[in-house]
Amino acid sequence: MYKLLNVDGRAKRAEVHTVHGVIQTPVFMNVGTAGAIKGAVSSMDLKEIKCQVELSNTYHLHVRPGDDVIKKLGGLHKFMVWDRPILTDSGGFQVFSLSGLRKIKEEGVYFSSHVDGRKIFMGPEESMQIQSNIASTIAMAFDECAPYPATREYMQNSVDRTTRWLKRCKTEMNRLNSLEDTINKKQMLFGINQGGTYEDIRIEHAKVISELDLDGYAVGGLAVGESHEEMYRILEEVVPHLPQNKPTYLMGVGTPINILESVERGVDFFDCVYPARNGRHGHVYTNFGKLNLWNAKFQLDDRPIEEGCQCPACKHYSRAYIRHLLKAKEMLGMRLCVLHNLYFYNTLMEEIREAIDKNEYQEYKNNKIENML
Ligand code: PRF
Ligand code: ZN
Repeated sequence: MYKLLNVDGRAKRAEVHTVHGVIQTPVFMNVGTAGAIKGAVSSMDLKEIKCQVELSNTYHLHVRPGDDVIKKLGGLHKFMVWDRPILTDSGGFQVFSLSGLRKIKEEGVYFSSHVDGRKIFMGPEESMQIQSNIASTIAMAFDECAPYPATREYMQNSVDRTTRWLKRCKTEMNRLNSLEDTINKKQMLFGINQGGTYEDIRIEHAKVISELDLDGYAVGGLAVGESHEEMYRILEEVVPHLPQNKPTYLMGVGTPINILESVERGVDFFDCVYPARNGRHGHVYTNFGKLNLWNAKFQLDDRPIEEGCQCPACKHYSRAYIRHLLKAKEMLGMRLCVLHNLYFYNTLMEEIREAIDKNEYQEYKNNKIENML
C-alpha cells in the first residue's frame, strides 16, 4: 500500500506499507547482490547504517546457492537474518550484463551461468518462481534492458516483448501468491518501463503498463551509456505517465547528484552499487565532495572522514588510520569505507525526505549540489 504524504513540485514523499514493515520514501536500497553487501557488511551493520531496504538478485541467488535451497531454509529473510523489506531484481538485467552466450526468444532467455558455464533458461514464469522461492518483499518483472544505443526497430520489438512478458509475470505471480506453501503470499510486483531514449516508445509503454495496476513501476534501461542530461529528459517525459499513487523506481541510479535531480522529477526508489564499490576502493563521499583515502595527504590526518558523521567509521576512526588499513590490505579498511558511504547515502535520503516534508526541496537540492561540486 502506497500512502502519498506530500508532494513538493514533482518530488514525492510517501510511505510504502509491506509485510516486512513500512518503507519511507524517497529511499535508497542497499545492494547485496548475492545476499550480502560486498565489503563484509552484516545485516546487523545494515540497521546501524539506517538501511531500509536490501536488494538482491534473482539470477545470482538462483545460480548459487539455488533458490530451492533458500526456500528450504525458510526464505532469504531468515537465511540472511534481515527482517526488513527485500527487493529482488528479476534477472532480466544481470542475464544481459553478466552471462556469456545468450539467446532471447519469445519464451525467455537461454544463457550460460557465469559460475560454471551451465546452460540455464529463464523466462517470466521462471523469474517469478525463483523470486517467490526467495520470498522477497518486492519482486521485479522480467524485462529486457536493451543495449545502448539500439535502433528504433530493435527497441520497439524489445519493448513489445517486455510488455508480453510483464503480463505473464503478473499471471504467474498471482498464481504463486495463492499457493499453500508459498512463503510470502503478499509478494509485491513492480513493472518496468523500457524504451531507451525514444520518448514516444517509453510514453506509450508507460501508459500500457500503468493499466495493469501493479504495486509499483520502475524506469529501467537508463544509466546504460546515455548522458545524464538525456536521462533527466526521459524522466521528465515518462514519470508523469506512470501512476503518481504508486512507487516510482529508477533502476541502478546513481551518484548523489543523479539522485537529487531524479527525486525532483518524481522518482522515489533508487539502488546503485556506487557507494559499496567506491568504498571498497577507498573512495568516500562527503558533503564537500569525494575523497580518495589512498592519497598521501591523509597520512597524518587524524580527523574522521566527515566531521559530525555518526557512522561506525567516523564515530571512532581517523582518515589516517583507515588509509593505513587500506594500504596494509586489512579488510577493516574497506569495510569502514563501505559503512561510511552507505550511511552517507541513507542519510542523504533522510534529508531529502525532511526537505520534501517542509516543501523546501528545491532550495535544499540546490544548496546540496553546490557544496558537493
Ligand atoms: N532492468 C532490470 N534491472 C536493472 C535495469 C533494467 O533496465 C537497470 C538499468 N539501469 C539496472 N538494473 N531488471
Ligand atoms: Zn562516516
